[in-house]
Order: sequence, then structure tokens, then C-alpha cells
Amino acid sequence: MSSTTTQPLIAVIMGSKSDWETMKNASDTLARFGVPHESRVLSAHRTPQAATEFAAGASERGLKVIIAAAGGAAHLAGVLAAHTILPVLGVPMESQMLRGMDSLLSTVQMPAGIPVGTLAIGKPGAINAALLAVAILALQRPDLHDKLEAFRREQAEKILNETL
Ligand code: RP5
Repeated sequence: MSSTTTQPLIAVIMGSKSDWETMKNASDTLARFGVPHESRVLSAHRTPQAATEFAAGASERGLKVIIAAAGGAAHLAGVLAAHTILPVLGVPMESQMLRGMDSLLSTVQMPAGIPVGTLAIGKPGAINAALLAVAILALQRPDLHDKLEAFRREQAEKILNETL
């Protein structure tokens, strides 16, 4: 597990270390906004008990949002969501065999009652999950609200200044 020194507010959970190359983009985005977070591997299939225990204790530990990434038969986000009322953001990993369509459908198609906010497959989803997590925190954090507005301004300026 990697963690910042202060109390983490966001957890970036992934089903395998092989997901880290993609999910590092979520961690880097959170770091850019100065949001304390932790990143760790937990699997719905390979470490089911540890995954459910993590989710069940997440709120008590002070976490506010969980980002959950998995590939293939991707049950991780749904399983974590089943054990906490914290918002869970799912990021489907790009799988080798089906290019992430399997991950996308198994993450997004939650039955009514246990929501998972599902982002895009792969790197865009990892970055957007982090931005959405920051936006959730920003509802009660004016400093993060301002940082998100500055981020949007910078992004727009960069595009408007493109030369071809
Ligand atoms: C999922 O299986 C993981 O989230 C990963 O995307 C996929 C493959 O895992 P490895 O076989 O690379 O560990 O559980």
C-alpha cells in the first residue's frame, strides 16, 4: 500500500498490481490537487475477505470516496460498494482479450440498490475518477472548488493556444 503521510480521504483500490500503470494516473491526479490518498491492491476474487473488510471499515477510517479499478470479470467496485455507503467510482481496466468491454459491462451494470459510478475504460477513466472524487470533496471544500475551476481554466487555455 502506498499512502500520503496525512489521513487519506480517497482510496484508490485495484484488483491487481498489473492495473497500477493505469491507476497511477488517478493517484497522480489526486496528488496534483493535494488530496491525501492511499493506493493498494485488493481483489474481489483473490482476496475477497480482505476486500470486504476494507470496504466495511473505510468510512470509520475517514475515507470519503473509493475509486475501484478492475479488469475482466470486474466485480471489485460492486463488491466494495456492497459493503459501504461511501461513493464508489469504478474504473474498467483495458483487458487483453476483450479490450475492456468485459470490464466495462461488469462494472457498470450494477443492479438497482448498490450504485457504482462508472468511468471510461483505462487511463481517461482513471483521471476522471480522480477528478470526480475531488469534485465530491469540493462540495464541502472551497479550496478544492477553486483548484478545480483553475484546472478547467488552464485546460481550456491550453487548447485555445494550440497551434497546428
Ligand atoms: C483483475 O484481473 C485485475 O483487476 C486485472 O485487471 C485483471 C488481470 O489481473 P492479473 O492477472 O494481471 O493479476 O482482477
